Amino acid sequence: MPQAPSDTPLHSAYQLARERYGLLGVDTDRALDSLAGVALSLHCWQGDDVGGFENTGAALGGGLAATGNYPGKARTADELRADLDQAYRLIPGRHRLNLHALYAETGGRRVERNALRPEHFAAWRDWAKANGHGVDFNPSCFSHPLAADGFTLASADAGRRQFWIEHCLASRRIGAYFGRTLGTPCVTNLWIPDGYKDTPVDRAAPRQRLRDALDQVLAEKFDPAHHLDAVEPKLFGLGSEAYVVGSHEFYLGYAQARQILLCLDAGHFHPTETIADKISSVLLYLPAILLHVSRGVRWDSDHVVTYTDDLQAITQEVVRGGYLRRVHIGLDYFDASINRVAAWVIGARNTQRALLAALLEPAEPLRALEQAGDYTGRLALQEELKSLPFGAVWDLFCLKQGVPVGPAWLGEVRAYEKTVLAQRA
Ligand code: RNT
Ligand code: ZN
Repeated sequence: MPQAPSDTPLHSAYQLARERYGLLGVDTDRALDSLAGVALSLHCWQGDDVGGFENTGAALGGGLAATGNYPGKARTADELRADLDQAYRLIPGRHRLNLHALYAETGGRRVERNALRPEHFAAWRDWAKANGHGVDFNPSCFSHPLAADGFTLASADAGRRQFWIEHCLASRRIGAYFGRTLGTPCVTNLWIPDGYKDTPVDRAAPRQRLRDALDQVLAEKFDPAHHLDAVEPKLFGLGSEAYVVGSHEFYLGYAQARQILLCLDAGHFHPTETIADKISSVLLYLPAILLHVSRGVRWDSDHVVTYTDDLQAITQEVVRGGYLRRVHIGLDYFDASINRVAAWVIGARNTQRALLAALLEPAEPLRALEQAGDYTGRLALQEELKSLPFGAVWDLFCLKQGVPVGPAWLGEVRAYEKTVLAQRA
């Protein structure tokens, strides 16, 4: 990339911001270095509305819903990779890919999910290797005839349960392959839709079955340098409004007992409940966690991540606690009503913006006020911080990382839409 001159208005604005933050003891250069070290895991499924490439004609299942019909969605793995390349070009820093088992490339042959193997992901691996992306992975326990009754690992049918156990185990092996061959641990995250639309009589038996199935899935051990396991709870889903087997308490207990990662999805709790407050608690008992940064609107609607108070509260907790190394940050939303590449870019840039805001907090003065019991001063400073020249620091980050500053990225997405997406009629 061409060397940017260092005397532009953006640089002058940054210098002023740097001095202003300096007065509060905040080192903006250091914040930029820290931010550059944070890799987000970009979710492949935003690119094609959680469709995948099995071509079975199965509708999106498991209570997941991608609404909208914006033209140009990726139809093949090559198209999806091209769209991802375009998104990564507009997101500052180097980032990971979060891949679902649905996105296997089987060369047109039907391969059952319990028979998936690393070779079906070799093209993804080669692409990730060539572009410096770490990869995270997910078994796909939905959009499948054997999940059509709403149950997978917790199914009362032993045959179905076995099928999904095998799929999850196959997925962990694929995750370990990514981690081993890319030299950065893969987080394989397990989410299942299992639950009831209406009030169950027996809430216990499905949970016992799930616990036992998970133990079988996890029986094979992998080097944590290559592979980490996460489990993702949910309060309710479309079609599982009354009862979800894998609830928060279920997986919190399970993750703690087995010392694996818990995945906190911002859309998976009561509408006013935020995951920000959970981070410092669960990290007392777990080695690490995974975040699914999302935005619920009234229900777990998986809207594109915007720069909300909720998002800021999450990144503040991660930064204030010094948890950046123990918190794996993934995005999880799917919006089919807007340009899908733009959706990735908006959510990722917002998450980074919120991380930067947290990294620019004057931690010492804020803590000192709190420890002194000066809650007036704490509130006053917290509010004053909101109008500090944060944007100038963000702009310089984009400039230094060689990505468009401000809304200029949108022009590139529009050009890509015209030359590439619009041709996919
Ligand atoms: C579903 C979970 C899960 C999925 C993806 C596709 O409610 O949030 O993470 O969104 O695995
Ligand atoms: Zn999720």
